[in-house]
Amino acid sequence: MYTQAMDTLGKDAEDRKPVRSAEQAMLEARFDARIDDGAFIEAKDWMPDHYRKTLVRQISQHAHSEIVGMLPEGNWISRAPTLKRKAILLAKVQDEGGHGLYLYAAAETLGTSRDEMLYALHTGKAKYSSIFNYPTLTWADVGAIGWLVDGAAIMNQVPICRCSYAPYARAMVRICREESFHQRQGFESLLTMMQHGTEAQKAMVQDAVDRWWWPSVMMFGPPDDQSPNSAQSMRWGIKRISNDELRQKFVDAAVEQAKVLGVTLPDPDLKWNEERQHHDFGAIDWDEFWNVIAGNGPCNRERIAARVKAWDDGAWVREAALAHAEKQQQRFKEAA
Ligand code: BYC
Repeated sequence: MYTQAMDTLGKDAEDRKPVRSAEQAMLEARFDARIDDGAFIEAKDWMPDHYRKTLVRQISQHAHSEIVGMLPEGNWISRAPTLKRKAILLAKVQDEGGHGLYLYAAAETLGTSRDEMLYALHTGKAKYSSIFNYPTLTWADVGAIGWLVDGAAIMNQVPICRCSYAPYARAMVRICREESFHQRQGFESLLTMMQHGTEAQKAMVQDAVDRWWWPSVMMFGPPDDQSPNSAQSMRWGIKRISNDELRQKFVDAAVEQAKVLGVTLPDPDLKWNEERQHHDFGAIDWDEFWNVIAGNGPCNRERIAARVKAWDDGAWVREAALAHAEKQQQRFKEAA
């Protein structure tokens, strides 16, 4: 059901004139040489179809993750404990919506419309990050998302600022600046509870960390030897650092931060390995991961239903904007 749409280019791709094979080989060789030189590819440049499709797949999945990611935290806006926390959370959730817009715009430069991408999301053809299929049960979950989920996201996203496709790389520069703030606000919110909170609040933080830790570790995707897209994406400079390497960097950073917070991470096998100069960690439950991305996580159905409802409820806004644009165009024509 959740097979990722590699065909979201749809009609456009069919309409594109096939290139003769000798010419194609030359174009591909030139493209590969540019990638090897570390050049950035712009929307107007020639690119292999598979490169284009891979980017549409990844960028649209990323965009969907941002707007679906607004839902778990949005759940707490009306119940934030203070005006200050409410203002911060409102701004954060709004930022995620903005990230979605930058990313949909970047994907549109590859010839796929936003409507097509959203259709793929609403019909379950497109994936979005596994992490947003878990529920936010307490206020501490909001802080844990900021600390762990945004923390994992930054680890993954900073290398994408050097992605070979320039419109994606440019979008990521802005996104990463905002994500760094998100991570800090989550950490600070948890630190406040751990340092000044009641015993019940401290226990609430630990419970949130216990529930969000493993899903955050899974966010980086399957192990490198089971990641079907990694080799080609690394070759093309779409991905710069592998899933497992990024996961390791995240674990190493989080262990130190957990010490400052005064929480434990729910992994008895987590320990420093002097030889590797990294932390070893326990086995990841990959069955849970594949089950969640197959559509069977705790909140998958609820998340998609909320997005479809938002789309339906917003129909009048889209219609009004189109009618306004048509009216303006008509007036412009008459004046000319
Ligand atoms: N969840 O071959 P692989 C945020 C899929 S939002 C679901 O390694 P790839 C935030 C993968 O798509 C941040 N699916 O794939 C927002 C592939 O399936 P398809 C979101 C996953 O693409 C609001 C299959 O598994 N960040 O920060 O080379 C509030 C095999 O994987 C996941 C991004 O989207 C997953 N976790 O690498 C707070 C970053 N992992 O498509 C915060 C951009 C893997 O072949 N994306 N799959 O059917 C990427 O960097 C890469 O796409 C991934 C996966 C590392 C995620």
